[in-house]
Amino acid sequence: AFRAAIFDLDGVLVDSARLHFVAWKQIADELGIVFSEHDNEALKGVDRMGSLDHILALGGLRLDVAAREELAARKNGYYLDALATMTRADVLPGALSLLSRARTAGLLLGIASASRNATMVLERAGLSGAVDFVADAGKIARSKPAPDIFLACASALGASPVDCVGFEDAAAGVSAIKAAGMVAVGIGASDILAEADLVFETTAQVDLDRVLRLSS
Ligand code: B16
Ligand code: MG
Repeated sequence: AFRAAIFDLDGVLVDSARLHFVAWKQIADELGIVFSEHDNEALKGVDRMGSLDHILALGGLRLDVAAREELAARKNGYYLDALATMTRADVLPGALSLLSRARTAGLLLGIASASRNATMVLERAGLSGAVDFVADAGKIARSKPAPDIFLACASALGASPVDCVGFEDAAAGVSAIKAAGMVAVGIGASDILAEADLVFETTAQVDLDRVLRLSS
């Protein structure tokens, strides 16, 4: 049986993509770069600097490290302002019940989010008490699709990777779970998340019994 379930945050448990979009849109406007909600799709699961580089590339802008760091910090300021408006209503449908069913099934619960603000997002969403461990993205050297953050979570929970199941909405996240040697559950479109062992369209549709049967 599985010992632990490790969850991505944005797109799996909480709808924070909307707030990231508003903050990046403000930066793009300030730079005179056209940036749409459609463009924002490519940033899901991508870390902060990687997201900025993507937007700069859209505008054909080349900036040095210091200028990029200033923009990333400015975006985070806007994001933190927006985060103040987040409430339990931003928890994705089915997320709370998935966490409580997993806990009832005896699993330890971890969070492996690329967001350096994960702890605050969980607090705003009222989910802090629902999980056992939150990985600190700021202490992880290689971001997804590298397995590092999922491995750090498993190790903190005292679970061997083969005894873990990971949940992700981003293709790079599913790759990270598989690279960690874990069972991967994708949340979203099965063509995009083809590497996952099992895919559900939404968090609300996750059939935990089917997931638990994938344990080796
Ligand atoms: P921050 P996840 C990711 O969260 C978001 O999907 C992505 O859009 C964001 O850029 C990234 O976190 C970093 O966030 O700027 O707060 O460190 O899907 O990995 O939970
Ligand atoms: Mg995600």
